[in-house]
Amino acid sequence: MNNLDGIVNLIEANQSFLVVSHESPDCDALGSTIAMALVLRNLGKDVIMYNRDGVPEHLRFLPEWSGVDDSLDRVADVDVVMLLDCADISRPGKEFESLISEDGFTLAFIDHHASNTEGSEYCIIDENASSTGVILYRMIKRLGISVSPDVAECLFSTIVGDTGSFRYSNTSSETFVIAAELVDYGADPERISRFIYDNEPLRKVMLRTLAMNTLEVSGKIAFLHVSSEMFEQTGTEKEHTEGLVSMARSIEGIEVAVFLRQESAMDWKVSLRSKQYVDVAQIAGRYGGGGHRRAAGCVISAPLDAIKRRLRSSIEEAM
Ligand SMILES: [Mn+2]
Repeated sequence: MNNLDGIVNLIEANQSFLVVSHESPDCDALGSTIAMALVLRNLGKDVIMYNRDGVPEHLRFLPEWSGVDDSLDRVADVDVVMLLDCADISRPGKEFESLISEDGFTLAFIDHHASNTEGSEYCIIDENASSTGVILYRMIKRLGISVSPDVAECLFSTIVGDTGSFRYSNTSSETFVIAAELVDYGADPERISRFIYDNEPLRKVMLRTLAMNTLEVSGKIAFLHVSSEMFEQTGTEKEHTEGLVSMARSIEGIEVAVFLRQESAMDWKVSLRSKQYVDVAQIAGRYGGGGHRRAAGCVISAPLDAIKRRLRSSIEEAM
């Protein structure tokens, strides 16, 4: 469903907005959230930005990041709720889900997940968009407003994040065209890359060392995990596991990388990445998760070895 004009009309006709994205936010989630909020404020609207997990340390280079709330306490009367980079209403977390179940909020979705099947009248879902930020950029153009340097910085970051710096299969000529325009509007690629790639806390690097010691290669599949104990040992949190799954995928001959992060005694958050041909969204879907063809995730409750065995057979079947 693609209703750019519908969303533009919705924005023009309403005054107060809640802008949210998925938990464990990445560059696209928060870059989109902040860019959307800045655009709406520029149009004279009242906006609350929300993310259940707040802004992780490594994303605190985004303009206006400190304006993102990690609670919904300030939300009273909101006309429109905008869900960005979310395939469904559960992605922003339980607190959000219970809030919107109470009231008759108008929901709008802007997203690029193929698994998004939201039937809301106000949806722009384009699985070919490199990032949700790219769709926002098209929306800003349709609104006919100018792109501020802060908005450009946020949107450029969404592209760098979701395409792995223009390396993944979701990189198209449009990606480069929009990126170039964003640089003209004031985005600074060197600054953004420095914060994304050359700014790692030492404890994150120590966690990576422990995680790399868990590497298991089985044919074209690579497994890595981080246990609760490793988090304790290094004083790290789940945000510090970002990038680990890509390291597993980067190994020569690997088609699918699996990263498992312990959430509680039995719950493991599974991140799946494929290199060329395996549709990992479909595999994640079998376990109640979802995502993109080359990047997807799910949560599985079982002992670690059992999860690995099950995933290995699901992936081999998909190959
Ligand atoms: Mn995204």
